[in-house]
Amino acid sequence: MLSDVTTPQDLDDRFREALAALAAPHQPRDPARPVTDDTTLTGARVLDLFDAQVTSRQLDLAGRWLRSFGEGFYTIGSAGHEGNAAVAAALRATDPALLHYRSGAFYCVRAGQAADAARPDPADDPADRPDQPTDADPAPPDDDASRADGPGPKEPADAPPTAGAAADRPLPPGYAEAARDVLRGMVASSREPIAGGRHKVFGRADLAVVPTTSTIASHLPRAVGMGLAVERLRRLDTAGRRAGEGVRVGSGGGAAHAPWPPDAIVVCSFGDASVNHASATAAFNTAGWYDHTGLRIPVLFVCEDNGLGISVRSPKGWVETALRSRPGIRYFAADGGDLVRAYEVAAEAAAWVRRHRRPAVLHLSTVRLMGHAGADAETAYRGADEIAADLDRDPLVGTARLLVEAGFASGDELLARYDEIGWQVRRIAEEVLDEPKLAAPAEVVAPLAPRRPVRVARAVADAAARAGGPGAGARAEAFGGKPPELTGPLTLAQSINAALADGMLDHPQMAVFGEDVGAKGGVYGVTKGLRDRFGAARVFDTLLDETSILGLGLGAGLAGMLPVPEIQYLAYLHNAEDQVRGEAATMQFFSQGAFRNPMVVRVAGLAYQEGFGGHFHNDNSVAVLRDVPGLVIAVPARPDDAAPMLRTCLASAAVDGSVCVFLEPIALYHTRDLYADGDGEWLAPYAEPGAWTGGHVPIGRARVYGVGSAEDVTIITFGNGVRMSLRAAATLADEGIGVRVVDLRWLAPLPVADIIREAAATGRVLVVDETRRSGGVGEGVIAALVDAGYVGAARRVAGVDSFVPLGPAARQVLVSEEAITQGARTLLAR
Ligand SMILES: Cc1ncc(C[n+]2csc(CCOP(=O)(O)OP(=O)(O)O)c2C)c(N)n1
Repeated sequence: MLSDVTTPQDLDDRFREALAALAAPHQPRDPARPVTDDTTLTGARVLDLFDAQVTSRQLDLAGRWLRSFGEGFYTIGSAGHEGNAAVAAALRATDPALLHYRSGAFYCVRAGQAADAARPDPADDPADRPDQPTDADPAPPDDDASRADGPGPKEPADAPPTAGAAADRPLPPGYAEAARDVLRGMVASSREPIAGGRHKVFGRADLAVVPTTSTIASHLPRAVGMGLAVERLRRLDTAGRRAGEGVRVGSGGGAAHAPWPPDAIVVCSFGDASVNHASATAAFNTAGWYDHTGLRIPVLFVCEDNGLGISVRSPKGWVETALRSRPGIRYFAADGGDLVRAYEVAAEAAAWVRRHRRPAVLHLSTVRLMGHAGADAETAYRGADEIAADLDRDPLVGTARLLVEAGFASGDELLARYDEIGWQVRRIAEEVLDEPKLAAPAEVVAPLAPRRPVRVARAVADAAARAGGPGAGARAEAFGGKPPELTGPLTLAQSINAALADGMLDHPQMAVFGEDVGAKGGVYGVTKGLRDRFGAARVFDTLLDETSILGLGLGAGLAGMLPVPEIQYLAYLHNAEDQVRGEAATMQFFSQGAFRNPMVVRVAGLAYQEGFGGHFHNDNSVAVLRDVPGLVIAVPARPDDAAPMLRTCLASAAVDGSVCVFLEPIALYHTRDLYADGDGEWLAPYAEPGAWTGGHVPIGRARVYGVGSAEDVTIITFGNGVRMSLRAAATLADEGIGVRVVDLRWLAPLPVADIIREAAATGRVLVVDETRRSGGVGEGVIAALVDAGYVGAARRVAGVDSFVPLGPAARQVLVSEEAITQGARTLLAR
C-alpha cells in the first residue's frame, strides 16, 4: 500500500496486479507479425523491447535493494521513463548518445543492438540517408519531412520467440551485459566499464554512449558541438575525397575522422525541468541559430517529461510551449507510455534529423515512479491521487497490455518473464557486490589527465620536422612567402598569431573559433588573417554565448577535431565555466580515457589595460580555473615563450587529450619595450622550425631570469608580473640587490620543482601575484613552498580583494612596480 513514497514493493505489487488482470489472448499470433496495424514493429521486437523495459525496472529495484543494506550508492532510477526504449530502437547503435540519468531502458536496447551484430540496421532505408552535401544544400521543405515508410526492424537471426514461450526466452544479447554495467555503477565497482567506479553513469565507447555528469543540461551544448562537428567532418571528408586528399599539409595527430559514421545523428536526452536551464536554452538557441544560417546540426533533443523537477512542477503546457517555440528546431511529441507510438514518432524524428541534418526535439511524456530518488518522500509535495495516477500509467503495464491484446503473450507469461529477468538481475547484483572499489588516490586520479611529456616533446619535434621539410612549401605559401621567422621581432600578439597559423598548418583537424575571431581577426588582432589563410570552415565567428562556444569545442574535440575556441575576455569565461570544469575536465575521469575532449581554450585576460578599463576588460581572477583537477593553465608573458607554449598545448591536447587554458595577458599583447621607450626588449624573433625542438617548453617548467648577482631575492611571478618584476629587478640591481625572476609560465600544474630550487637559491622569496590576495596564484606558490619544507623568508604582493575599477583607480588595487621593489627591500631588511 502507498506510504509517503512509492516503494519498490508498491510498484512491484501494482505491476503484478495489473498483469494478473490481463486476459490471456484467445489465439496466439505469429511474433513475426506487426503488433498493430499502424506499425512496422513486430510482436517479437516488442517482446524484445519489453525485456529492455523490464531489465531497466529490475535494475531500479535492485538499486533500492542494494541501498537497503549499504552496498548501493545510487538510487536515481528510470522507473516510469522506460518508454525511452522506443527512442533507442528508432536510432542506430552508432548514433552517439548523451543520456539522461533515467535512460536505463535506452541503454539496454542500445547494448542489445550493438551485441546483435547480425541484426540488419532498422533505419537502413534509402529515404533516411542524408542528402548529399552540395554548396547550396537548401533545406528541404517541411512537408517533405515525414518518414518514408519502410521495413521495420528485422528480427534477430536466431530463432524468433514464439508466443506462449515468453518467459523462457533467453535475455536478449547485450541486456545482461548492460545490467552488469549499471549494477557495477551502483556499487561503485572499479570494474564498471566507463567511469570505473568514479560515478554512476550510462556510457560505453562501443555503444557510442558518451557519459554525462548529472549536472542538469550541461551535456546539451556539447551535443550541439558534436552535431556541428559530425556534419563538418562529413563534408570535409566528402570534399577531401573529391579533391583526392591533396589539400592537407601536416599530420599532427592525424586527419580528422569522427568516431561515428558520416550520417550519424547525435541524440541527447534530459528532463522537463532541465528545459529551463541556461545550458539547455543555450544549446537550443545555438542549434537554431546555426540552422538559421543554413549550417547543418543533426541533433535530436529528447525531453523526457515527467512533469516534475524533484518536487517542482513544470507548469501545465509550459514544456510543450517552450519546446515548440524554439526557432529552427522541429518539434515532435509522443506518449512514452505507448511503445508503438513512441517508436513511430521517434523513428520519424530520427529519420528527419538524419535526412535533413537539422535539429529536432522529441517531447516524450513520461511518469516518474518511486519518487526522484531513494530517499524522496513524495507525499510532501504530491497528492496520493496524483502518485496513483502515475502508477496507472506505468509504461511496462502499457507494453504488457499491448502484447496481450495483440495476442503475443499472456499476462502470466509476461509476469513470469518479469520474474525471470528480476532473478537474473539480482544474481548479477550479487556477483558485482564484492568487486573491488577504487582503493587509492592514485587509482582514482589515474585517468584524470594523462601526461606523457616525452611524447608531447616528440610531437613538437615531428611538427618541426614537417614544417621545415615536406610542409615547408605550403608553409611559405600560407605565410605569403614570408614566414614569421623572417619578419623581424614580434609582439606577443603577433607571435601567438604566427603560432596559431603554424598549428593550423600542422593539425588539419584544428579549428579556431569564437566571437569576432574570423573577419575581424579578434578584438586585439590575435587571429588576424587566419580566416583568409585557412578558410571559414576552420576559422569562424560564433554566436555570442560562451557556454555555446565551449560546447562547440567539447563536441568537436570528442568528434576528433582539435578545437581552439577563444573566450574574448577572462570575465566572460566565468559565465560558462561549468563547460570547462564540469564537462571538459571530467571527460577522461568519467570515461577512463575512452572519450576525450582535447581543447586549447584561448582566453584574453588579466589587468593593466591602459585606456580600456572596467573590471570586465581587466579581470584578474583565475581561482576558478586553478582548482579544476587536471586542467593545464598556461600564461605566456613574452612572445618567445608564447609560441612554444602554444605548440606544447596543441601537442598535449592532440597526444594526451589535455584540456588547456591559454591565458593571454592583454596588456602585453602589443607591448614592445621593457626598460625604456624604444628599446624593443619585449619583442622577440619567431623561432624557425629547426629551432622548435631545442626551444620546446614542457608543461610545468618555469623560466628564470638572473638580474645582477641574482643571489639576494627570488621573485616568483607570471604574466604582467614578469615585466614589472624585471623592471623592479633592474632598479634593485642598481641598489646592489641581485634578483632572480622566476616566470611560472604555467599556473597549473605549477612548476613546483623550479619554484623550490629557485627559492632555495636565495632563501628570500617575493611572490608577485597580479591576481587577488584571496584565492590568487600566490596562495598556491606559498603552499608549494611550505609543502616542500622551505624554511626561508617569504612575502607576497598581490592584487587587492576587489574588482578592478575604471580609470586610474585601477592602480589602487593592482600590484605595482613600486610595491615589488618595496617588497624586495622589506624582505632584505628582515
Ligand atoms: C545544474 C544543476 N542544478 C541542480 C541539480 C540538482 N537536480 C538534480 S535532478 C534535478 C531535477 C531535474 O528535473 P528534470 O530535468 O525534470 O529531470 P527528472 O529528474 O524529473 O527526470 C535537480 C534540480 C543538478 N543536478 N544540476
